[in-house]
Amino acid sequence: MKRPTVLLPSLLLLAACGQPASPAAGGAGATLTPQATGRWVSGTYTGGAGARFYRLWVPGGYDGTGARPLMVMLHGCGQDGYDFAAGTRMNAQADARNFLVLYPEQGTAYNAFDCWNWFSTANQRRGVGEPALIAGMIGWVKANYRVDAARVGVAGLSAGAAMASIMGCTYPDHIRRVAAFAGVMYGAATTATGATDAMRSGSLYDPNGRGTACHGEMGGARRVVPTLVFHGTADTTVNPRNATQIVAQWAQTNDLAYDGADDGDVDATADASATGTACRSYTRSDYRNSATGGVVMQRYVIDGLGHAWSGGSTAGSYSDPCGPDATALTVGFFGF
Ligand SMILES: [Ca+2]
Ligand SMILES: [Ca+2]
Repeated sequence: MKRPTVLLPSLLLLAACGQPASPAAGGAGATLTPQATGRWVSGTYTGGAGARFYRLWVPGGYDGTGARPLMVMLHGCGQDGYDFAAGTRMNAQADARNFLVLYPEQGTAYNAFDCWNWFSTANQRRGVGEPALIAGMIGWVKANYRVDAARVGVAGLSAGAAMASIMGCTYPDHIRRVAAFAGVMYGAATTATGATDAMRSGSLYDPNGRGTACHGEMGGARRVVPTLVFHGTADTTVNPRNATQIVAQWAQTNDLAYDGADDGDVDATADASATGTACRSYTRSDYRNSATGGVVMQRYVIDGLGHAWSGGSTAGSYSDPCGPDATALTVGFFGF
């Protein structure tokens, strides 16, 4: 069945596509995580920038005695938190490693296709719009659960990946790691038409300029934000060229954020590459800070993967079981 694009819709086929058979976790026949030990907490968060529904996965091992990492998962168009959890199996990782998972939900009241409105300049700045709302939601979790503030990361798919980079640029004080799957760089578009163009051909904006703009948006909260990038070579919804732009944008941002100087200690030339096979063949590239040696960006190019989460579950939409396990790799990259 043809599904709408996750980044920005071109079709109207979103109704109930890929919904799990049962949203209940841990119950008989639950499709999310058969061995789930955690529980869902859900509700509506309301802050200065508006209100959105959220779902929070509290792992079975959480008892409030120690601060735990927080994974923020931003779904693509036509998805919701349950669907995204099912397709990524992130909650199973959360139960195994004892971290919280927050799934902010967009909702059709704010975008007819449930897409985060990443292509609007009103949502590319700190303190306003959807970034402020998501940041407020993270703050709510921090206020109500014991969260290790140094281990908060945001991962997104497609439109959620676009928003993940925006969160890294606008709230690096909250967000310490970014993972972008089948997405676009910060500020890849400033209009809906531009979004379609970026998806089809790559952004017309210069990634270096966008990297500088991202760093500017960080303001006094500036810091290096390690970023993981995934893209399939057979993604016909979001041109894989966008992944190259994401790496280049974050290279420039992190070059500036590291020492304030645009001197190339972080750049978009891979320092090491390796190939492997995990159902699909892939190439992994590491981008290191030449001053510290630390990996600042890591990129996976996955052969033959379409517009989907790699190594996921068909219990959710836009997920391909074949390919390296993007969920486990994200958890590892984030250090959870
Ligand atoms: Ca530098
Ligand atoms: Ca530079």
